[in-house]
Amino acid sequence: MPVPFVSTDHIRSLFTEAMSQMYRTEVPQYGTLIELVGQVNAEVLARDQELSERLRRAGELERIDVERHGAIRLGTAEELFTIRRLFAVMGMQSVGYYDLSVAGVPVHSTCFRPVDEAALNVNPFRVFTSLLRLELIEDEDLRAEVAAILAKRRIYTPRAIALIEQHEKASGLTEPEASEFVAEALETFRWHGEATVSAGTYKRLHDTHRLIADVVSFKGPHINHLTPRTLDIDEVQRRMPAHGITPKAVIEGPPRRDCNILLRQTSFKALEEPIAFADAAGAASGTHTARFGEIEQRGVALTAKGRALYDKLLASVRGEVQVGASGAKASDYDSELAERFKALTDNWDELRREGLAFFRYSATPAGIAVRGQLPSDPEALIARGYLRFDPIIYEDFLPVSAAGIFQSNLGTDQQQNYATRSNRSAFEEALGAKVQDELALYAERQAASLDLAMEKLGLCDLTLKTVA
Ligand code: OOG
Ligand code: NI
Repeated sequence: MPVPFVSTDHIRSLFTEAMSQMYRTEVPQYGTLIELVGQVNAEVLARDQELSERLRRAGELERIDVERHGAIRLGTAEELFTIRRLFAVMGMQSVGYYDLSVAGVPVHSTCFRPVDEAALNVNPFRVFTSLLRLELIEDEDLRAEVAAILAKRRIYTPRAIALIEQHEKASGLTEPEASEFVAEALETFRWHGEATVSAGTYKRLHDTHRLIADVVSFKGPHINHLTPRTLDIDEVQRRMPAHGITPKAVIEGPPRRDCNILLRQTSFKALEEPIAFADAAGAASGTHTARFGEIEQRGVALTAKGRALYDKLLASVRGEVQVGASGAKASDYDSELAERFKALTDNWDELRREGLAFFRYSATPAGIAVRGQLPSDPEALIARGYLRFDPIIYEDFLPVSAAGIFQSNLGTDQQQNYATRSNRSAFEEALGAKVQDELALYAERQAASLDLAMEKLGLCDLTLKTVA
């Protein structure tokens, strides 16, 4: 008899729930944020029937309440290699390469997430995963010391490793193995108040870069935030202070629009938490700031053409207005952003026809009813209401925004520029796999949706001229 394996989607859902529970007890403000986001989302859905209907059609309505992304920072190539195998147990793969060194953060990163539409709709849990770039530490002695400290730690439990191997060997886990796996994997992401280094070493790491102290001083890569998805980020940002939460000065990403694009994010500052150092004399203590909260609002995925326009407009705003560390010029920034983004159409059909964004096509009941007697031109099908298009949600991250999130939690006084830049091949070598191209994934989903819709309308072998 075949062994009854549970699905990777199920394991991912168990894990997300366990992480959320853990983070709620570790960082109480996270619980407050989840409640606030839930409240605002319910209000938006009640008032915006069109949005609510669109989310329902796309299968997204169910995922909103469970949707989270988190982030971890790893120290070594081996840690990254194993995290890829750990996330694979939950159906998550590495998508996208982000070079943060350009923003003065000595890491490069990827996102682990599910890739196919059905899996995304069950639970799109993503983890922004960064790897420290040791070669960016200039002081040779310190670099050697960091390497030695990291070489000694084991961030995965032996049982977690055994279950990962079991999953690889058998191509699945049974229900009891899955629950055990979730409990064991959780250990890797847990916060440890006891540093593995002395107060003196911590200070030297911290003085070099706060991020280096965070990656190197602890037993494992504690999850540093878990982010719920909101349907109205401006409203949640506005209400945060009344709930005792202070958000950063500006929302990262595109401005507020009717047709939301890509990703908008805002975070609240990292908490100052007590830690104990591993001094021989004992009893040395201090504080560490690493863990924070964030919210996000997601919009349509842009094509290469749309993304190039987004990058250009954003760069022009940032070249014009620099927001100070204390939030000075935040409102100038917001109005400049809104003004310049008028150059990117705020109309779904124009975004589609100009090949700026990705859409999911579907045959309408009216179209299916007259199957076989339809015009062959897809634009005519759309005009007559036989073919529908809905935005494909952006499931990934934005490097400029991610740098802003990092910096708001590391202290803006620490900006540094590194001479060495992007090193994707070194990242992939450490990972033990290629990172997938996010644009190719969206393009595939769009094309597959169109094929299926055409088949349902009895029209095969047609493609939309305007599809990018
Ligand atoms: C990750 C920061 C980036 C996002 O949502 O863009 C990020 C980190 O601080 O480790 O989470
Ligand atoms: Ni984040």
